[in-house]
Amino acid sequence: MPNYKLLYFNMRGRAEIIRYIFAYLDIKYEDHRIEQADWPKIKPTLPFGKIPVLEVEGLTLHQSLAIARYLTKNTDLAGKTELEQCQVDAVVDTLDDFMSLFPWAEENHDLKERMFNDLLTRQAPHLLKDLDTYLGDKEWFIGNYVTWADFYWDICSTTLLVLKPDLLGIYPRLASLRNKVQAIPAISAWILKRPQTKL
Ligand code: VC3
Repeated sequence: MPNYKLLYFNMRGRAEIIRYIFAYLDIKYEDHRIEQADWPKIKPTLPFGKIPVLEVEGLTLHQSLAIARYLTKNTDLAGKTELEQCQVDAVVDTLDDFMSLFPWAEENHDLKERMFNDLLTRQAPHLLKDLDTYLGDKEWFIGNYVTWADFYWDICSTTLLVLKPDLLGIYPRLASLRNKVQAIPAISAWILKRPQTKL
């Protein structure tokens, strides 16, 4: 097994999907978390000035979803057939598109609050309605087995629930999918063990 070093802030954020996959696949890695104060020094050393990156075999891999796809390749987490793999990627991209609308680093706090409020109260309900319809009465988003799309739903919804605790009030099936992901022994162990951070 290669030596893996993950570099990110001390947050779940965009690195948590990689940490879930490592946990589920029982792969050892270094979960290196940098201080905000050290970021300006590190940023210029990175290929695209962004984190997370995964250092492996002398390479610095970037883009969390590309890294997740690399780590899940040839495992059922990626989807068992090419068609299911496409559906997994599409649910992941749908969730990521929405999470990427948030102005996480906005310095104008008034503007930031207004944009977050709009996304959470006006835009989120459309996404949730579509996700609930897509899930239907199935056990998992795709196929009848867990994929990293289910992991990403747990991760994204955890952050959305921090920002809006009543988010899933009328969506018990989406809430129940979160519980199923969190009940997977390797994921449950990681959630207990991980540093507790707001985001
Ligand atoms: N943050 N998750 C994100 N998925 C933060 C984007 O700064 O707390 C995300 C796509 C940033 C949290 C990005 C989540």
